[in-house]
Amino acid sequence: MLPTAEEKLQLFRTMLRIRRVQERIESEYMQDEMKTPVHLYIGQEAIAAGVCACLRDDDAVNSNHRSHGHYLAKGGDLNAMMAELFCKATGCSGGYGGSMHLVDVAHGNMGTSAIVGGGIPIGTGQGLAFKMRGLDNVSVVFFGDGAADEGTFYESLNFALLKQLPVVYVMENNGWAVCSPTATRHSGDNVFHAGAGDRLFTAKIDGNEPEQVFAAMAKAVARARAGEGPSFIECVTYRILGHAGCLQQDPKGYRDPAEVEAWRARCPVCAYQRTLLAQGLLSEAGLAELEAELAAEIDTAFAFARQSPLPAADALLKNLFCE
Ligand SMILES: Cc1ncc(C[n+]2csc(CCOP(=O)(O)OP(=O)(O)O)c2C)c(N)n1
Repeated sequence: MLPTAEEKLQLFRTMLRIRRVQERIESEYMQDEMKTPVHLYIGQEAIAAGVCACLRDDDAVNSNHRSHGHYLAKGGDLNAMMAELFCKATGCSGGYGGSMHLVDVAHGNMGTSAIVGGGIPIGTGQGLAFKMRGLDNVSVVFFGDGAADEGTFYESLNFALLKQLPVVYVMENNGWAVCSPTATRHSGDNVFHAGAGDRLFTAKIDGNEPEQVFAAMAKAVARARAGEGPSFIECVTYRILGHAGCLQQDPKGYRDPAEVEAWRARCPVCAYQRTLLAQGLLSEAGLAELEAELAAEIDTAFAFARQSPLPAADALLKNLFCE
């Protein structure tokens, strides 16, 4: 299924918004006001945008440490996200979590896990809950190629297949897990085992192409809503910046600069911008307006985060469970 003209513009808007937010975080990170590690999503925007464009507010997303794009694409509030990165009481997790714990249940951002592979069984359980309640909601799990090395991935897929759960597993294969390239960790070029291929809808797509992501996701979501079981979508992409923190903090030498440059040249945001301009769906004036609107929104969110109070000292013991 291809996106309509309106959906294409929305895809682009979501991608550009994620990119501009990431860039601002990157440029301000060295000021050390954001007391949280950050895992930036630059280069992977088409995946969050394409996937979440096919979801409703009451569908669930479980995500990982690289979650800013997922949270924003699923409707998360930017002010609350930035306040969370500044660890303020107005943050989406009350300032307790930081960048790796973005939660916004009203829009289906059910949580993120810094435990690699940790969100996969949680999202699978969410799918089980939807099915047991007789709902047509879908549970989506975003994870990286590194998480696909974990046993939780195979256990969850097996269980989801067994119970025919409405779960879509979205693997963002960005080629690297910290400093280890995929080729040194995976025995084949597709992590998914052919054995379950006949029972699972699988797609291996170009994760830098938002319309490919949208099309694969639309199919997977339709299957899940119709009770036809889980799907696995492998989105091939690239992490342009370092694993964590800002560019200056990325250790040198583990990646070939030519590899990074080749992927920079395939920037999904720039490419989609060119496509929409060429198709006449976007005008230079419309683009300038959008850029101005996003810059103002981001200024507001950073100001909100800076001006917000830190959590009160007595909040330290709130939410603690002890018997
Ligand atoms: C269970 C566990 N093992 C190791 C780590 C340390 N760690 C944090 S992120 C990461 C790599 C994750 O790679 P991937 O899932 O491909 O996601 P990416 O960072 O590439 O987006 C590792 C090994 C962790 N947080 N949890």
